[in-house]
Amino acid sequence: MEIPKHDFNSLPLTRWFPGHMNKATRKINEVLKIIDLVVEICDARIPGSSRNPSFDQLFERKPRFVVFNKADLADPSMTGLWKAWYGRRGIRVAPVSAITGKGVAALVGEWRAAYMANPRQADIGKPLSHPLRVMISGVPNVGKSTLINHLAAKHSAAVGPNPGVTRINQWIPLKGGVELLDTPGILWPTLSDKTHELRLAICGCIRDPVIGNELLGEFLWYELARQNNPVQWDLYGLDHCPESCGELMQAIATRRGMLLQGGEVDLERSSTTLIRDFRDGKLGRFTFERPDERKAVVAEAPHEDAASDDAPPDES
Ligand SMILES: Nc1nc2c(ncn2[C@@H]2O[C@H](COP(=O)(O)OP(=O)(O)OP(=O)(O)O)[C@@H](O)[C@H]2O)c(=O)[nH]1
Ligand SMILES: [Mg+2]
Repeated sequence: MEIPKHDFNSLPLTRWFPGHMNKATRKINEVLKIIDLVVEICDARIPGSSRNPSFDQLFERKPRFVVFNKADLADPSMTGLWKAWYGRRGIRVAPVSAITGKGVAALVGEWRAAYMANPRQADIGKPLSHPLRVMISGVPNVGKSTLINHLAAKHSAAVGPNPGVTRINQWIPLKGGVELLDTPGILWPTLSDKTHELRLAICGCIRDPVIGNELLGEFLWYELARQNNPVQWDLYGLDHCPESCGELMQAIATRRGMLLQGGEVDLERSSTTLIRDFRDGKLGRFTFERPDERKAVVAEAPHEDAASDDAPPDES
């Protein structure tokens, strides 16, 4: 079934950039001189849209490492494509799940290796004589604090399902000579297009009320309907992909008792249900962006030193 093209980009951008993010950026800048390695946490479902393009300038003098968190919710074959794509550009990427713990144990070793491959002048050729200071950065709600808690094996940093939980920088020591700096999630003042903004919102990086659940629900239906991977539509009693958002909302409302008086669909509640089920992974594992679409969604990568391949990469 061919879903007719929807032009979400004709909708106005929201330009959500809370004031605390400016302050957070200043605080990050102040502490940067003592940081050995910057780790950028992204959401594996949107590996392009969840990279903050302003980080390229902010961290231009630092060794960097990218983590794709929430890999438990992403399509594993797409995660492989993205990892290979970044790898060809000299950027080390580790897919992990801070919730299940998959991939997390190897991280500290990989971070050490990334630093030793690009140490500060005084450390060249020597074993590290000071704790490795690692800044954990990224857009809001990608799981920075959850990952830190997993690595520290205790609840040291506040976490929560909405963006904007961490408001100040916080140092958390790990065993074995590593110190992690938890930082507030930061966005950038001007997002490139509405699709980009909606993808960030659907993955929880922008607060739901900023966009509105009905629009988010419609966007999510559209993104899921275009997926090659099977979607668990049977959760709502459907044996096929709904051809319109209206058909999907009708099915959710009927199944979950969300019809208003007169049989009308309670769009707000059925949209909220769809969004929550998606975020809980009940509809399946999805990645909304391919590396070959990257021009639309990815800021130019740091340390760009490899081939310029415009063809979709293979999954090696
Ligand atoms: N499924 C899944 N959920 C995760 C994972 N990591 C974090 N979460 C959830 O994502 C939400 C946000 O986690 P946080 O650790 O608070 O995210 P953050 O990046 O520190 O957010 P801010 O401090 O607001 O910038 C929480 O509900 C976590 O339970 C993961 O790997 N998989
Ligand atoms: Mg946090």
